[in-house]
Amino acid sequence: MAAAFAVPGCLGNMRLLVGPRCRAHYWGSFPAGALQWGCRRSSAVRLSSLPPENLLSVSCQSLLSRLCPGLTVVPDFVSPAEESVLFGELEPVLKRKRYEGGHWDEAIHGFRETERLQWSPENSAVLQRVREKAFPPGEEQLSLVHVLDLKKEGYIKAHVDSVKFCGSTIAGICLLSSSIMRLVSVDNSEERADLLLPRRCLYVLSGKVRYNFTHEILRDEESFFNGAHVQRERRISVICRNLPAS
Ligand SMILES: O=C(O)CCC(=O)C(=O)O
Repeated sequence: MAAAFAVPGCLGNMRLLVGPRCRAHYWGSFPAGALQWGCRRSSAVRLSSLPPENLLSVSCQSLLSRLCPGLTVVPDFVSPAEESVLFGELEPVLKRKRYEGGHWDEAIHGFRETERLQWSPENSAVLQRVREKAFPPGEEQLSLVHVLDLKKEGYIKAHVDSVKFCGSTIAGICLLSSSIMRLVSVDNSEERADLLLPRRCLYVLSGKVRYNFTHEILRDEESFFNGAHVQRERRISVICRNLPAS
């Protein structure tokens, strides 16, 4: 299994949209090594050639220490065979639903979702690995696993998950497609980080990253990492969360 890297990060199920996304906010350029927002499409990112620390691109270097240690990405957390078994269990359930245009709070577009309690033994083993990696032993977790299916055109707007329904950590496996998760400080929209989530990775957002940064999944047209287009396909995320502290 690939090694995890810990960096800066966010989370959850019930969503609180912090503010409307404004494309204009994302245009401009940043110092070398940082993100180039809104740049033109160039060659696709070759994910296999990227070391894990290259999965994060920040608008200012000081963000790195603020995001750490709340952000973890484990590339290749699930194997292609495991991805296929997860998909095999989820697809019949998802297929019965229609993609919806907007969520009740309009945070998500082009999605269908389900929550699942019972899993096949193989998939339960994968989820157990997620739980062991993301949560300290004994931490109270939501037993329902959230499954979110974004169609190719689908995307998730910037939001912070409701503290009423979700605890300090979100752990998600990304299936079928790579994507860009953007994290933006709730106090200063100039502080932004783009996280490249390779297909089959696990990401974990916890603590300050979950509370102090919005998170979003970019649509295909905006899905650039350091100037290279990261093609967004249909994407399924399988997300475990802990309970809010009572
Ligand atoms: O699909 C993902 O990985 C993130 C989902 C998300 O932002 C949410 O459910 O609040």
